[in-house]
Amino acid sequence: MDADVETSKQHLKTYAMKRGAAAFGIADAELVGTYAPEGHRPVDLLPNVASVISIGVTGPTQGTWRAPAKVMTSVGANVGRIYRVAVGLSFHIESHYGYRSIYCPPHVDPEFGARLPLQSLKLHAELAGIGARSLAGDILLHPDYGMLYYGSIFTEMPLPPDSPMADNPCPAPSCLKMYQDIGQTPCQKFCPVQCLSATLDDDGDVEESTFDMYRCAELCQQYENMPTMVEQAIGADERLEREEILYGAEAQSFFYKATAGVDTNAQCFECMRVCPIATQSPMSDPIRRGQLAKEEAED
Ligand code: B12
Ligand code: SF4
Ligand code: SF4
Repeated sequence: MDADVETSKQHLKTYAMKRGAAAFGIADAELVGTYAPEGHRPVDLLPNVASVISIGVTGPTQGTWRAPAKVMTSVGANVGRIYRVAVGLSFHIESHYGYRSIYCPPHVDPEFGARLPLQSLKLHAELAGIGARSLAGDILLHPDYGMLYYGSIFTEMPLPPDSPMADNPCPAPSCLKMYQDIGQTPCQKFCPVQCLSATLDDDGDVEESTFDMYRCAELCQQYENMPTMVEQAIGADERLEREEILYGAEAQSFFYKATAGVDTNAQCFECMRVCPIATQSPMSDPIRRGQLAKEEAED
């Protein structure tokens, strides 16, 4: 890759950071395609794709981490900011550099229901070096920014790829200590449905880890779940009972959120709420981030 391409990469990174990204990395589209199954590779979305740009935006504020689960479901995720950065970047690459680009759809594949994504954003971010898989069901963690929310842009523009992170911040030293004491790390201990487990050696290296994603998903989507409401309504014996299911508080809340575009439909943050990397790494904490910025400005 020549110097021009490096300069363009830096320019795109600056653009993304100014719009609100905290992390930026590039993965080679062909490499992503060697891990993703057919139908879910970048090339299945953009035939001449060369690069996958992955961006990360920061997660909840310190105040939000202390809120009850239903409040976190409403304001914990930060997906709106991803949209602004990633859609902007895809237009910017087309208009400034003349390469076709697309904002990667972040949601599930309509052909396969509520569990399988069109594209794995975690895979993109991992290969682009802006997160490593944790013991909390493979949620990616970043040593400085904790738990980021990710978005991707696919582009025909050839860009120099980054490498996956050399070190994984998970498990944190305090988590390893807890594991040695009680046989569980904080995310495992406080998961309400106990769907996480792992075996660690004395150095904290993972020998084996398991994640029951269906149990996690059931808990994450236990209420305001339209198929469940419809099923209950069909099974209701009384007309009044049926009306209460279809028009009552839970249904109203579901439709309100669906039409108001609330950021997440996942109703559990417990593994991350107790994770020292997600909540306390220096740049994940807006209070510490502000203090660091003030200290830098004073120097
Ligand atoms: C569906 C989904 C959910 C569902 C189901 C989750 C589940 N555990 O099954 C629900 C709603 C329950 C959920 C919950 C949560 N989610 Co969610 N979720 C997704 C979504 C849309 C897909 C995740 C997924 O199933 N990936 C498929 C797996 C198999 O991907 P993978 O491990 O990388 O794939 C590997 C291989 O299988 C293969 N592969 C590659 N591509 C593909 C494609 C397919 C289809 C398959 C089968 C395999 C495959 O290659 C990879 C390398 O080995 C992603 C966004 C996205 N588009 O990626 C967000 C995402 C994973 N969720 C996210 C978050 C934060 C959460 C929650 C904390 C909720 C919250 N409160 O915000 C919880 C955490 C749960 C947990 N412990 O993992 C973030 C994670 C960010 C991070 N730092 O890692 C994502 C990336 C959204 C985002 N924009 O940032 N989630
Ligand atoms: S999101 Fe909730 S249910 Fe899923 S692994 Fe984390 S704590 Fe467990
Ligand atoms: S609490 Fe966080 S750092 Fe600790 S083991 Fe779980 S995911 Fe890893």
